[in-house]
Amino acid sequence: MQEKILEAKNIIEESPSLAVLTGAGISAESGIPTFRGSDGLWKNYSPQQLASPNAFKKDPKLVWEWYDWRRQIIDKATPNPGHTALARIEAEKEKFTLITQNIDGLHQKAGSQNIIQLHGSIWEIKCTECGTTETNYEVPIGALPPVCNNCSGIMRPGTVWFGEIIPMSIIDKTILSIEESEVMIIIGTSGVVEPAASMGLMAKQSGKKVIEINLEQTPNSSLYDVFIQAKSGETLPLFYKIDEIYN
Ligand code: BV8
Ligand code: ZN
Repeated sequence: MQEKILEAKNIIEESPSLAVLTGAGISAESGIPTFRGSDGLWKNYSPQQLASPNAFKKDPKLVWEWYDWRRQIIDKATPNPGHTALARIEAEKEKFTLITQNIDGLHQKAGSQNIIQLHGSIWEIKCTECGTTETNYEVPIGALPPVCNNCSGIMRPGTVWFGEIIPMSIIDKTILSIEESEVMIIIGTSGVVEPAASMGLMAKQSGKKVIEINLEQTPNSSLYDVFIQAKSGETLPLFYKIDEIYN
């Protein structure tokens, strides 16, 4: 393990431009359940029963109960050393893009700047009738489902569900940031949800070095340059320059 960490550290230190993709695993050490882990969010319901337009149409109250419950957990959560390490590494790099599948906002809280939220934000809600969107931090959110102040239509979580298109502008920005990077680091994602799951492979195919930090092997781990099977909160702090020594 030590030599892999050293290898990753050298690759990261030598590269002026990084693209990072994160998933639920990076927030696990902040107490937020992942989706597919043993204590995962999908334990009692399948994703399609909770995170899809049909699920919402069928039972908006059930979907909102799930999101309201997650908002209450996320509201209490704080960034862990993995989140803060990424913000520090960003400050050391000429070019740094943080692409996250997470909707919890912990990267923003940790001070990361250049963030692409592939799947939206749990703190955004939008009207299913008139499209009004607003940022809403109420926890609990009150009567479920919340209604639009503008037209009394039902509000939905501002996240991207299964079967929903991620706006092309976001996909284009994501692909450009990977193309403009020398190294891609993939952290805390099981690598099953598309289109995020293909990004590591895309980076490899365009000649980038790819480092993966995950608690378990994923479908593409063997294709990457370095796979570190460890907690991101314990590993990422090893990759920024400890400025106490440099001061
Ligand atoms: C789309 C809602 C166009 C938000 C979520 C091919 C191309 C395009 C689409 C598809 C395709 N094939 C299939 C599709 C459809 C679908 C899809 O991918 N299905 C899969 C399941 C097969 N994709 C879509 O519908 C996407 N839309 O591309 O539009 C289109 C549409 C239809 C058909 C064709 C094209 C939209 C995807 C967004 C779905 N929304 N959730 C929310 O409520 O959060 S998905 C959900 O999974 C979350 O958003 C989450 O971000 C995402 C990925 O999960 P992970 O983050 O990876 O979390 P997971 O628990 O799985 O893994 C955590 C990992 O961390 C584990 O490996 C664990 O070991 C590790 N870990 C744990 N602790 C730690 C750790 N690692 C390090 N340290 C630790 N401490
Ligand atoms: Zn409305």
